Amino acid sequence: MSDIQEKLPEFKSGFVAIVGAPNVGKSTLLNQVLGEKISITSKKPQTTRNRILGVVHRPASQLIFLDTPGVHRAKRPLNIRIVETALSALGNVDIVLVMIDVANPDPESEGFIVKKLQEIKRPVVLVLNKIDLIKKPALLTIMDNWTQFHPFEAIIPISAILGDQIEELIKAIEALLPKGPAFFPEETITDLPERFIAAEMIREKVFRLTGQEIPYSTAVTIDSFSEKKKGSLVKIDATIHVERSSQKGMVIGKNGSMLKMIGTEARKEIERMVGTKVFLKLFVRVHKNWSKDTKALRKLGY
Ligand SMILES: Nc1nc2c(ncn2[C@@H]2O[C@H](COP(=O)(O)OP(=O)(O)OP(=O)(O)O)[C@@H](O)[C@H]2O)c(=O)[nH]1
Ligand SMILES: [Mg+2]
Repeated sequence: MSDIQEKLPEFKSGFVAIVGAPNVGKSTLLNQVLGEKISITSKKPQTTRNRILGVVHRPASQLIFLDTPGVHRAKRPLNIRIVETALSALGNVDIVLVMIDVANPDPESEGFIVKKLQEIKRPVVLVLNKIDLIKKPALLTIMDNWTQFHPFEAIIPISAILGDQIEELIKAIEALLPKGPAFFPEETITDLPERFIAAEMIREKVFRLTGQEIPYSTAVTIDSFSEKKKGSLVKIDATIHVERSSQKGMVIGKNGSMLKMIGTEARKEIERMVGTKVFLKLFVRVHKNWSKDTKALRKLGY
């Protein structure tokens, strides 16, 4: 136990799941509370596919956030899998944050989530995100409507992207956390290996730079990731898996231009994370219909 905890018998800690429909800003919130980017984000829905853990260290508490994939009506095996991942996070947490996008209601997914909340019986905080996009009277109407759906412990309007009202949200969570010791050491902000985050950063660039169905047909694996040695660069080989050869062509682009752009953008982000120069080599491979094949899903990390 660290010094600070011995001095503070009131130390609190616990797990906090962030759930919501796709694209509401869950991953943006995680990065904002951490002050560091570990979870990828994009304008397109269904960006996050795994449970992303981030630890916030406060003087008298430790908040362990779980960012989750967006809950939606799923048909493809990949989507069924990622919705399961989101919902399974709910069972093992102390507090649930349900996030909605006030500028873009999604009644179907929201209705489904509210129904789930009644089953899991955990304290729930409603987080109304993207308040920068609407006017105050509209926000008040939304708040009013939501109070009837569930006995929320608190309702906090925020702007995850601007960082507005984040301290209020953290305080509301702290008030609900159980007493307990820190689960992670001070310097730890995630349990995810760097190679996983690197693969995610590459996938983010595919989400942001390619169109049509490409992002939804893409998975990224790291083939090799050289050890960090002082003064040397990190060498990474990664494969972008797509489902059809026509998609391979689009990811590579004219004279390799798309792949080059994906590589350059991803490399910059990975360099920021590892703190040294990175040499990133990307391969594109057709893995026929992987998103519909449960065995392939497991192999690709889902
Ligand atoms: N205007 C505005 N945009 C936001 C805010 N928070 C997030 N966004 C944007 O909303 C989009 C989706 O954000 P994400 O954080 O990827 O959303 P998500 O809920 O994690 O999405 P999935 O992983 O697909 O479920 C991105 O373009 C963000 O920049 C906000 O407070 N205001
Ligand atoms: Mg996300």
